[in-house]
Amino acid sequence: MNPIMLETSQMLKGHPLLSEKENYKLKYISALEYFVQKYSADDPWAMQTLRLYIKKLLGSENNYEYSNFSLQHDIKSVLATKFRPFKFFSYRYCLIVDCIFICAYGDKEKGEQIFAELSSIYHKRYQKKIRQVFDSLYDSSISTDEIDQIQYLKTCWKENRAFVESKPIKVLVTANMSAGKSTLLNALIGKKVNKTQNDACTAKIHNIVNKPYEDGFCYELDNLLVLDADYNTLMEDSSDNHSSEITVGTFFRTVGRTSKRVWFIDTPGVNSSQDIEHRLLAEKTICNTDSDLLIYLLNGENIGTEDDRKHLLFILEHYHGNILFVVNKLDRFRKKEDSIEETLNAVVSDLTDIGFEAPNVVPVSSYAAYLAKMNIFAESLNEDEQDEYDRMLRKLKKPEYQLDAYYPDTVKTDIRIDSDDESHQLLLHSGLLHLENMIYNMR
Ligand SMILES: Nc1nc2c(ncn2[C@@H]2O[C@H](COP(=O)(O)OP(=O)(O)O)[C@@H](O)[C@H]2O)c(=O)[nH]1
Ligand SMILES: [Mg+2]
Repeated sequence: MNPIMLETSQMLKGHPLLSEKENYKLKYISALEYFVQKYSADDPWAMQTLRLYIKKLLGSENNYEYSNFSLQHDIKSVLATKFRPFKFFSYRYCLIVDCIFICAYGDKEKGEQIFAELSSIYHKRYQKKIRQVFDSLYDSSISTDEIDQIQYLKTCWKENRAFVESKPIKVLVTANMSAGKSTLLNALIGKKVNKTQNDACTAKIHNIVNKPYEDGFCYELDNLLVLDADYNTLMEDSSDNHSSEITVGTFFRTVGRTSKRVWFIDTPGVNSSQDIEHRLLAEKTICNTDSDLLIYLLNGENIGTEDDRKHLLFILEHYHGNILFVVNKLDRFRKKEDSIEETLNAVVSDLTDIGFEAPNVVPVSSYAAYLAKMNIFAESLNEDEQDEYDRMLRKLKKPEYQLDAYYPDTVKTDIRIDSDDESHQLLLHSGLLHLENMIYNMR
């Protein structure tokens, strides 16, 4: 499988076939399956994407059964011109776009084989145009604007191509257990993709990669490829995965910014008492990474531990790129006893003593950010979460807890929140928007 597929959004949300009659959809999908079986039967992306098409276009997989599709006999009705009020309509160009998307995305050689077989069925008068459509799939300078039926698909196509043509921003995240790493990642992604409060997980690197636009599907490659992973699939690691990696591809829900190609590389907590394997894997990843940024997450409730000191010394010795130190859980501060500003200054001076030169230290409340995003994106909160949300709202209204204020002025410049709504304000004061700004502006 081509790994960029995990960063590629599906084209099903506005697919022109959605409004077609069941009978026609069945034939169209059979035509797709003919090509998948012939050219991509060993490619999990193709097989699973075909299943998504079936589910999304037909409502359920039960309504469909593939039986020997004959290209010569059965394709005619798929390619036929249909009569619509005031116009003629056909899906003949959709079919080539879908076939290439599923079977030969980014692989022109294979695409040419599919094209040769498919186009041989088309009437002479469509030959020139189908070639133009095909070429446009591999060469973005070729326009197909005049072909109405594929406009939606081509818009998706262009967004997908442009996305993976940009260089990814790779962000490695490391922390000791319970610093809130999973919560922070869920907040950044705007979805619950990581288990929180969980120490018995397998020693795995979780790569979480963005997609150009929301297609409603969460991909997970964990031994098997699943393209519509539900909550339970995401939370359970497969025991059949003998590699040290799991990759999740999903659209990151952010507020007020355009999507960018970002990879989060989530390493296991380093001080797991159960399992030294976690630390070794995290350390190995830190030594070998070519990331653009390393986020070291510190637990603001528990700063200056020996575990942190050890891990910091390891990083000082073995990692030589950009580091951002993020102090989490600052919503937990008690005003009488601590000051956020003094704490942040103390962290800077501790890190300097350890040997980091002019360390960048910023605050966040990952949990407040997560709850705010859940609210903004209309996800329901359970009772405990609702209580926490209310508590966070009250707390982060107070000026000294408004964590965005502690960020450098250069980061603040282009942050805009168009809404006075309370969850938008909570998100702002959680510091997450500023943190996102630092990450997304790496490139
Ligand atoms: N109050 C508060 N609790 C947090 C915050 N971030 C994480 N937590 C809690 O800290 C615990 C550990 O978080 P988790 O994300 O699982 O930590 P990890 O072990 O680093 O992945 C969970 O109970 C979280 O709800 C935060 O910013 N504020
Ligand atoms: Mg975790």
